[in-house]
Amino acid sequence: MKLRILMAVSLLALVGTACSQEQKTTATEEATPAPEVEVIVEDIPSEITGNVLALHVRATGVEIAAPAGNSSAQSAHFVVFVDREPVGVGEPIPNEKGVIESAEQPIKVWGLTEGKHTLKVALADGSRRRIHEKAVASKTVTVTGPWVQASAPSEVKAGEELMITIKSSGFTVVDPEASHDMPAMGEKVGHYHILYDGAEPKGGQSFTQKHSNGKQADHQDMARFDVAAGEPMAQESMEMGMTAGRIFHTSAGMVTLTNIPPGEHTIYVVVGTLEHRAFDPLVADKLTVRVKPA
Ligand SMILES: [Cu+2]
Repeated sequence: MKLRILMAVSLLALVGTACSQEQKTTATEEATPAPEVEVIVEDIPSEITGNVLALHVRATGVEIAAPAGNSSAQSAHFVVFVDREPVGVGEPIPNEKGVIESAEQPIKVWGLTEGKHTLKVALADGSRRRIHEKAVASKTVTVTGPWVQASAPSEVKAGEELMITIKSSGFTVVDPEASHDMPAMGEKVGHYHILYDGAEPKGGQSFTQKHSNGKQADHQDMARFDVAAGEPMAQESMEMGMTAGRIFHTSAGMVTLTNIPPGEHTIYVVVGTLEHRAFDPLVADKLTVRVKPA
């Protein structure tokens, strides 16, 4: 009998301890407010040469994940608004130039023109709508160039041509064919390299494609254009098979790509020297194009 009472007492004591611990935990949770969601952009140089900026961004109070279609505010990804105000909270993120969505680090800002730029970093949810109104960080940078900027429609139908317009400044654009007879001129002259579904370019990288026997590829592998010096650049058409990793060398300010298969495609436009080496620091722009089935 005595033992039973003792056991009952100790059980009660145990229950009592468990209860008080539970209460304590609840009290602590109530006392701590929900973590504040904040976006922090690491310091960047006030001035950059070339025209590609790498932003190192982190967030507190929210998990960073690639957009997966859900609208939970528990996870988010970054949205960089270049020289424009962020859209309002709840509004969809526009698929436009000057708007970069990323869950990866660093976030590359491509195709900046010469001059001062303001970058505002906000958060969006998995359904690609802006969330957390107060979580915005802003930085400014001055681009000294050289620079290149490419523009193209963000969406075309399969079978339609994709016209890319290229503008640049800070170097002389020279035809890749003509450049064979020219002395080395470093980064004072160059031409455009169009990277179709290739890897992200790096400053100083070579765009010379080599054959499997180790010999350097000749210009049959390069797009040919006849653009007379001083003439405005005419639209050129490239009737070539679009295979991933293909590189086109051109001095044309307007380039038409044809026969792009349906799906999402990444096109980099990179300025390189006469020797087909990317300017370093990088002078490049990035395009994302969606080709819808016809
Ligand atoms: Cu080249």
